[in-house]
Amino acid sequence: MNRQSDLTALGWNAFYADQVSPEEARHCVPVRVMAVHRGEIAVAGAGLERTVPSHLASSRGEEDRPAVGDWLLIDHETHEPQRILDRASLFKRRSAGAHRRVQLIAANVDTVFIVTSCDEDFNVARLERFLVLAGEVGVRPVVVLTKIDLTESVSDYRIAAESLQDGLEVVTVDARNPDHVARLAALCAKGETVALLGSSGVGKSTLVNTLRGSDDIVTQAVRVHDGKGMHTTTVRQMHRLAHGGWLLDTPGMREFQIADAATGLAEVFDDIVSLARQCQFRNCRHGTEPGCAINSAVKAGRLTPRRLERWRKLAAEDADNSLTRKDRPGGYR
Ligand SMILES: Nc1nc2c(ncn2[C@@H]2O[C@H](COP(=O)(O)OP(=O)(O)OP(=O)(O)O)[C@@H](O)[C@H]2O)c(=O)[nH]1
Ligand SMILES: [Mg+2]
Ligand SMILES: [Zn+2]
Repeated sequence: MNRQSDLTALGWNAFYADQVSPEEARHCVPVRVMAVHRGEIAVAGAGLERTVPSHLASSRGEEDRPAVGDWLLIDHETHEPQRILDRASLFKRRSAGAHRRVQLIAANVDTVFIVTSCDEDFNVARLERFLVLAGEVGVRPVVVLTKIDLTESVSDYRIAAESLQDGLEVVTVDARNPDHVARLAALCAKGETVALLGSSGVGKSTLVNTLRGSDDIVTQAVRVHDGKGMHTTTVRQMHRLAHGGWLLDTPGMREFQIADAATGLAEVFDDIVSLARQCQFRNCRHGTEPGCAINSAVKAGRLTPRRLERWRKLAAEDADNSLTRKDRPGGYR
């Protein structure tokens, strides 16, 4: 078996290879985390598939725990995990509750399918929130509109989605239809990792099943009276696609708070952020200040008050969450 091509199929590339010292190369082998269970992780490497303990030989902080998609070095004899290689990208969030521990959702994702359905789930503010997150994490976003078989106004949904960001890729599908879903396979090439993001019941698991050509992931019939699914997906796992891509359908990918997302906000709201730089006062709050470029743009009809309001909300949430974090001793990043 060709070991290098094995690793390449798993997503291995120069970004990870360059991190391995000659010393490590003698004692360790790289493996990718396929699934995380309690105390144990399933890993795959060159000619290797097994479970190993999830604790590391040495741990250096809150984010130094294996997440689905991570690349680890494990001892080639004892299979003891040694260290996590630097991540190309990381989805994480703070848990609710007093300790607000960081939950690691998925690592080393290339593309995110932002999934929403052509019905009451479709919500511009939520899409923008996911786009900000994708920009911040540094992954390519693709908006996937599902349940096109249940609406007569697919093009309205498509136009609304496409207007959110220049060049944004939008794909419309009946998630149960293999011919439709084939359009997505091209966006998840060999060795690439795609994560699915979206509310419960929009069809994430259905997409995975159709892409894989099987229905072995549990999907839930939508409750008729309120159209909401019942939070069906509960394991964190990578799914291999026939043509070689990887799909991550994880329970943590439904709702995200925005935190430390200045870059992501600036990408999705580039018009507003560049206007703000032209305000007369540097600390302008875009209220009643004189010389406010944002207010001028609203008055001139170049910026809608609704879009401004959505930006204000996300920016305020970002400021709130980023402040709490800075106050934390030993906070991350
Ligand atoms: N008509 C139609 N039904 C769909 C489509 N996509 C998904 N469904 C149905 O919607 C329901 C929910 O789909 P799931 O794939 O379980 O949703 P999910 O996003 O994985 O939900 P969670 O795991 O709870 O986050 C299932 O009954 C699917 O059959 C679609 O494009 N058209
Ligand atoms: Mg699901
Ligand atoms: Zn201003």
